[in-house]
Amino acid sequence: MAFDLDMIKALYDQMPSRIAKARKVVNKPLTLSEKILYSHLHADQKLENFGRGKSYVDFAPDRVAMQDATAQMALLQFMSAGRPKVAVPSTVHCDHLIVAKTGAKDDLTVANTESKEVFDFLSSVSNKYGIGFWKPGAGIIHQVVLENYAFPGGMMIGTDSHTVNAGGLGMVAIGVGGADAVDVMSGMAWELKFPKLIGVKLTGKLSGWASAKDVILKVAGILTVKGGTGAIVEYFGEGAIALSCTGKGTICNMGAEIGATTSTFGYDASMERYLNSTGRADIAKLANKVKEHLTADPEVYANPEKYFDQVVEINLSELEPHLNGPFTPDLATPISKIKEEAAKNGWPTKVEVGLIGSCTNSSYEDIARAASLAKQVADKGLKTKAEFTITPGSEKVRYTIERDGFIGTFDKIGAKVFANACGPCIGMWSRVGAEKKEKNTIVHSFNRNFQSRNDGNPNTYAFVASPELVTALAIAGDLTFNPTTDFLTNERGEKVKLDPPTGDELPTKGFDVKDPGFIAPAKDGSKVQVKVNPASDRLQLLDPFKPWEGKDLKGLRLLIKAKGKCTTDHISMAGKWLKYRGHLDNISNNLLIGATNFYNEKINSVKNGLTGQYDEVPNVQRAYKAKGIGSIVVGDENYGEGSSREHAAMEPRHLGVRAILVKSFARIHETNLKKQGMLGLTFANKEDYNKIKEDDTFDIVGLTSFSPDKPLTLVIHHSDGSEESIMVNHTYNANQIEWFKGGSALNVMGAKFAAEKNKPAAKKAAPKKAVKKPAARKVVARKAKKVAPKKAAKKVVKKAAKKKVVAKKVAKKKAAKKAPKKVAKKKK
Ligand code: MIC
Ligand code: SF4
Repeated sequence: MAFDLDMIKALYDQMPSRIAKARKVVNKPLTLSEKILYSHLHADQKLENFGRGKSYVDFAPDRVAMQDATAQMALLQFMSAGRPKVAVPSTVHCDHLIVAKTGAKDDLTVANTESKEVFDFLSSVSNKYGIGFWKPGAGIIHQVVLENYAFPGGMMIGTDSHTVNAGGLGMVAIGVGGADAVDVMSGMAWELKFPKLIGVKLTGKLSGWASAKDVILKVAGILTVKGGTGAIVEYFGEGAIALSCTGKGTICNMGAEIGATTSTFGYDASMERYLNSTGRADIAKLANKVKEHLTADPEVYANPEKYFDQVVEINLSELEPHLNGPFTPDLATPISKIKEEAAKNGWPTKVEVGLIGSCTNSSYEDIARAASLAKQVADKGLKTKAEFTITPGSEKVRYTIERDGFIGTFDKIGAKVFANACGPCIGMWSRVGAEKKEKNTIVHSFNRNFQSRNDGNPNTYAFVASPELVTALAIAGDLTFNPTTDFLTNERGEKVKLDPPTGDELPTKGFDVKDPGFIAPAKDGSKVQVKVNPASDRLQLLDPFKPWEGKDLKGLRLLIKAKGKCTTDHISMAGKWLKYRGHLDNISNNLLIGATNFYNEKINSVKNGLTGQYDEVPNVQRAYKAKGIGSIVVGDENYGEGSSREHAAMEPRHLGVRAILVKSFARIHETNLKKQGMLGLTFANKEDYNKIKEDDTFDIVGLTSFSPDKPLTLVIHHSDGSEESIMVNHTYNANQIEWFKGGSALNVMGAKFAAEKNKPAAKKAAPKKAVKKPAARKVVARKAKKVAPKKAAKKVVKKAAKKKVVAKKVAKKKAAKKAPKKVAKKKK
């Protein structure tokens, strides 16, 4: 039986009337995306015709999913919020912390030992607060969500950018930072700028070598890595209906690579088949009853230009297999052009490793089609030239493909089957020889191929393709092999051609699994102890960030002016650093170590403005912090592209960076900065990026009257004594400005909960005392008690000082409101 069926039923019961009301207000036929958004408005949100790309709207998502690498920070924050239990169904999935080395069994044993402390922490927090726990080896979050929790017409958020995968089952599923998850798990509204809508009409039908992956590789080529920013991509048309549900998932998954808020498809027979096959016929039955509400109104798909902000059309019958890369997922090359592009660009053409699987492409269908090619190796007397690896998306898929003989087939071509986890996709790949940093090529069916991402080697050219094409290229060992036209020479010297891949969409014998790896939480978790060792280098309870000091920021240094692509992988690397995701101070030692310094074109080498010496980025920032000097980070377009990891926002905040000033932001990262009380600013005139010099110092002016839609001013003091002022924009609304003033969204939330909790007592007690127990500080106090005596003494003093600040901050609204007025008066 499906999880949370009552919740789904309650939503479906209300959907028709909610949609009818929305249609009346919007006054035109509705897209699927609008139907889902409007039927998930938070109870306190007034229904109106929201401006796409303009209005901030409060939503009430149905559920939350978190993966281990981001859940640590999310749950540390949730603990600080002081709620007894999560307000909506939530799950944790252990998938990012397993290093792929020798094979599933051994790798899992190693991970369970090395990361025991973190897994124990996550399982005990889950148990305490009513969160479903998927243990290491159970599978990758998005595949497990698709198999168990996603449902048509639902809305969810997840602390991973590829949460969008659930769009394959007709959801609006959105990747967020941990602080956003805390809002929803705490029962608060979740705010999102009402997205723009991009319609993608799919005509024709896939055949031969083309697959669902090629649809999104093509879309990425058209829209680029920032083309979907702030938009939901809604797929429709006969081509969409003909795709399998998991194929739809692949397309939605990689929508993260075009910056889209999410992607989705209308409910259809493929989804019904998938629900039935994954043991959720009960959901399919319910969905069938509200079918017309789980897709757009017919007028929309008949005349998409009238209802979407942008429409893209792709004819699947003409779609070629694509290879995207290297170093960016939107550099799309159709297979017929790869020879000439590789020669032109000097890409190494020998394929060293082919890797299939990941959350993006590890469905039964993907594996079956790839296996149909692997089978031809023996049948046609071939020998596989490259290494080959598989990371199944879930234990359910792994168990079933083993039962159906596919693992055996892959074994015969020398494949290594890694654990059901992220593995090489996120740099958790102990690749032999990577440390030599040799120029080489790999092909994979994952979604991201940023420099250094898979094996830590900046000279690995990673190309993204469908699992079928990856398998063919691994067999050929040649990036320029076009299986649709080219021949291979077999062991007997004969010329042979690979037959196009084939495979069942779903297992004819049904899915099976022995131990899916799920652990349900305790009914009453109040007695459960959460395990955090104060001496740990992996976990650290959080101290609240300091609130804004109430005045403009003066004398800031330049930490780095980053050149070109600066993704979250550049800001807060993964791979070996994943280890510290629960320890803010330790992980801060990777701050921006992947970014290129504009002035010397070097990675992790910036000038310390105090000494004139070049040093590693975290060292320089710690030197500024030690002297109480703030700094700014300057960046290029689409800064913070990629992951949802809020560490990329928390690290600079923790180390004393005051503002991130860029040409443009990726959506999740911009929100993460705001949530953590950081200033995220954009150049009003992008050319002003060129005005920033290495030895400049800066003032950010206008903060005392910080308000929505009102730009701030950056005063640049050049080292020759000259000075210039430039305008910098922001997208903060009134609520988000409060986060900045309060030090973080969490501080503001904690104060609110504390005030609520103390309301009845407030009459009796003096107001100051009434607000003296923000939940955030309870955790801090507990932590102080646990540390070694000497340290503890010091810490308690520190904390006491901090408490004063927090206490002041709790009355933040008054203070924050008064401060600007005072200054404003003075100015006059
Ligand atoms: C990724 O694919 O980059 C990750 C690793 O899954 C991230 C999450 C993280 O950094 O922990 C994501 O996509 O959000
Ligand atoms: Fe894991 Fe890779 Fe998927 Fe991210 S994209 S969730 S790292 S498999």
